[in-house]
Amino acid sequence: MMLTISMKKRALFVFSVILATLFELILVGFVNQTEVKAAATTYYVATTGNNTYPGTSSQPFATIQKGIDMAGTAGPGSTVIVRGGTYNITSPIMITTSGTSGSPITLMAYPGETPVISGQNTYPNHPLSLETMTYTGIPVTNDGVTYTTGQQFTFSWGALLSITANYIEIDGLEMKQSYGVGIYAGSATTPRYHDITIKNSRIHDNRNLALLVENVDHFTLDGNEMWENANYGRFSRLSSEMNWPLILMIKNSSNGTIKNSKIYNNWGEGVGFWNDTHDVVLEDSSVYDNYALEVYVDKAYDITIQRNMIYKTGNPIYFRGTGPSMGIAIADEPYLSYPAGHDRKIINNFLIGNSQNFAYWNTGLATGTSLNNDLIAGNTFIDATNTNISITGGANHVNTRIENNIFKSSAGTLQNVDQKPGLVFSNNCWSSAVSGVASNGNDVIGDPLLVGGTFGPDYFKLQTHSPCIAKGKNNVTDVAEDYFMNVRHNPPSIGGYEHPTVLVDNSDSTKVTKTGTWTASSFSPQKYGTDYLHDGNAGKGSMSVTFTPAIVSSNTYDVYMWWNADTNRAINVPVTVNHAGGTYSTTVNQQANGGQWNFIGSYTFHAGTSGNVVISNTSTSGFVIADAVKFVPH
Ligand SMILES: [Ca+2]
Repeated sequence: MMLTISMKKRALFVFSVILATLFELILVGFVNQTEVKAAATTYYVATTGNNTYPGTSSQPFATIQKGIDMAGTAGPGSTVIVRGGTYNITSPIMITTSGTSGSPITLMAYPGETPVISGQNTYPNHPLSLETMTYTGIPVTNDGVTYTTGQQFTFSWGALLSITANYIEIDGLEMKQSYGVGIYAGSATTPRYHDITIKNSRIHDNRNLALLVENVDHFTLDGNEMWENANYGRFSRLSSEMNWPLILMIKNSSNGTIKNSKIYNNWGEGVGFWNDTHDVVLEDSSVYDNYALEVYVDKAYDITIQRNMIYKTGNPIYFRGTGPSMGIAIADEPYLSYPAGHDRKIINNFLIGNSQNFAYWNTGLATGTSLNNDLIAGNTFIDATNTNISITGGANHVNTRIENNIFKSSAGTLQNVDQKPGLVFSNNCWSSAVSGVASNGNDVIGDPLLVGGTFGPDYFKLQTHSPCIAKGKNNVTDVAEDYFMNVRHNPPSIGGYEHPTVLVDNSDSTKVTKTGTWTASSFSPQKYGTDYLHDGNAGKGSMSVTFTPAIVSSNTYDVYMWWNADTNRAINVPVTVNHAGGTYSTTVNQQANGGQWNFIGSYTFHAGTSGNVVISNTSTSGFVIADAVKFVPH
């Protein structure tokens, strides 16, 4: 299947290269004019304007292109402010004049208003930019039109807005009903462009992809929303899968950030990092119900995907064939001579309901590709319909860590991982036991106990009694925070959410100090963690163990102690809580209530390590146990 898809993509790509070159030639006529630079100026555009006006607030221009041309003439720092209303265009709006560092050329919505740029489902349609696909399959009716085998779909590679300039900012536009692309930043040919920002824009109902960034360095895409794009593809999905574009496509570009964005209900691949794209981050965004795939990394490196929600709502309209599409996928497809990708970081994401929440595959078409220095950590992967994590094909992997993730499935397959070297799985939580490369002695097996409820980020939080709390591997240098940007504890919770409970086990030598000779034992089945300390029923009055939590935020905490009980234990073990308000002393009976969290009291602790809990053996008779202490914030 992937061979077929790859070849189709290649055809599209080559065509777009040719096309962009043609556009460059067309552009020459626009930019080859003598211009006298003036001081930076703000121009206004309104549907009630006139291009013979001066472009002031009271006498605005009528077309956005006029405003842009005048801003380009006025020079860096100039701004075009567009009033609300619909601007029907018949040819692309082109930004070809650069700003400078600190003085960009800005095209923005008038505050509180929404300018809508529409191609009316007809433009741009330059004959050189048109492409035709032929439908094959059973008759399909959509929007009142029935399509049968042989029906042709035509779409354009032209864009409503084309940016071939540096230091450009776009803010607050709505782009819809393009016959081709929504916004095209950069081009398929040299020179490269840089410093392009597109924010708060809504791109929807376009026939081709929503936003293409190509050969651009230093870009920011912030707060954009894209839906119902690539809609020529919606007819093809039911049978022949003849083609689809991406929705947000980053190609041959670097040093970019995509954030606070929403990409959903589209007829292609949600977000794609392609062809030597590097040092790009996708964060704090929602990507869901995209027909072909949600997030795809193909021959790209130093890519970070963090704090995103990537999921399916179950809406069958956007199913690919009979089910949902993949979530995050990595595959170096074999066409074009870009090197294989590496150093991809997938951290603190929440995924649910994709066919495969994470998938790496390689059909052997591109030899030598593999997972390579990649990190998949601190994610929560829930209920994939097919396979929760799938890693198949490719060469031997290299130095790739898959750790501190939750993999929970109530149906389908939990994991399908090739038994190859180079993958290190550790401290993952699996809803049922796994074997082979994927398993590790520090795994948690069982229900992670998510909060659940109404779907949203809070759905993925852990209940107070989750077995995933404090069971992760300490990887704070890679994953210092969680989805919500809470600071990670050491050891951290497994999954994308750091539970605020601070847990100190006797095994944590950085937080536990001993006075006297304590013995570690793993004998009791009621132990917490791998072992516990006991005093050997000796040295009475001279021995103690101090548990010191690293408190991240000052708060009131419920303090709990865990011990393992037996008839040879002491019944009056002294416990001292040193908290922000003073000292509390009590005793506990370790012949009872073993193997559970026992409440000691509620106290305030300041951030840092000023508080602690001390267990001593003063005036005791019988063994004293020091196993684990936890602090649960109110
Ligand atoms: Ca313990």
